[in-house]
Amino acid sequence: RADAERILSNDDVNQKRVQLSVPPIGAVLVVDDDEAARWLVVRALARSGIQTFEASNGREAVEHVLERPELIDAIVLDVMMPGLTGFEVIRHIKRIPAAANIPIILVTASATEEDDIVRGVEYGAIDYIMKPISTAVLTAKVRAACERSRAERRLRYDLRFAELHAMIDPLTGLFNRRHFESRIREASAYSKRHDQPFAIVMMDLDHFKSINDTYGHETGDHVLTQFAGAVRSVLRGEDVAFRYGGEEFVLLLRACDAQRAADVAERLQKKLRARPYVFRDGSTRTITFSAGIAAALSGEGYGHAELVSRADAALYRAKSAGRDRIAY
Ligand code: GH3
Ligand code: MG
Ligand code: MG
Ligand code: MG
Repeated sequence: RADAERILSNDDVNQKRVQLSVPPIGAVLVVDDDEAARWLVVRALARSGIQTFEASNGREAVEHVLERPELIDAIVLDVMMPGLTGFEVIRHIKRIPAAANIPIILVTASATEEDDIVRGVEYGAIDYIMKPISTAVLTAKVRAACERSRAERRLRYDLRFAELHAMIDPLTGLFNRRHFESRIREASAYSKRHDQPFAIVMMDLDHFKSINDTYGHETGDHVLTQFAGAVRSVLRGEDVAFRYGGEEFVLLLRACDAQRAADVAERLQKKLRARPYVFRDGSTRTITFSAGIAAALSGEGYGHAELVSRADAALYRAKSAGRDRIAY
């Protein structure tokens, strides 16, 4: 052990140098009741640029995984341990949703016990290493497991990112119409179940075409983003705004009746009046909109399509009545 420590202290120096320039290629939990065996694994992994955590029994291992599942890329797990065996540890880990996909490499004590390997694989281990451990085989397998783990994590991240992108309008940063369709379904079901009203406000900018015609499409775009900012500023936490179409927007207001929905729309009108849009030629214009409101009463469970068409009809009435107004 003293020799091992002398060697290790040299390695540590090298290791530190490596770690300064290169981030670890993975983080691995090493579980073994035998300190010397754990030591060997930890040292071999550290040498190949892998960060390690240690647990000396099954309980510790499970606790470690429970605390920080997202920090572990792979687990090297001794089968034969007092207390929880390696198999039991696998069973526990597989029940932790955030950890169920962490690749587990079993360390089996004897080459003869095929049963152990079979059982371990059945429990969900992806690979195994036999004692006495070959450090070359160990590091090769652990590196592969870490790579796989990280690739999976990247993929999950990319998917979530893509999902988010699919619901956001790139110009205004508001949710898009597609997301509105799914949120209004949810709101409709929720309002029915919890006996709570909700309302939608359909808004269409007035004479927007003339802005495009006078100042160009880019300025039109900028007016839309400014409008979206004003919309955001008048919403409560549980209210959501969507860009429904070109210059049409819709608000989804939880726990809200038609009267309070009109209050929100009026707040937006005031905001726009207080801050007219300044064009690049110095002229200003108050951006106005027409709005149609439709509310689903408590427990009524309005069909979402019906609600949208009622709001649309109200919006049409607001337009025909002269624009810059709110209709029910
Ligand atoms: P109304 O008061 O009747 O609503 O008049 P309007 O001019 O706003 O209505 P109309 O529907 O005739 O025109 C809407 C215009 O909005 C037409 C279209 O060119 C413009 N538009 C739609 N989407 C965008 C966009 O993303 N950017 C810009 N700059 N213009 C857009
Ligand atoms: Mg053991
Ligand atoms: Mg329009
Ligand atoms: Mg319009």
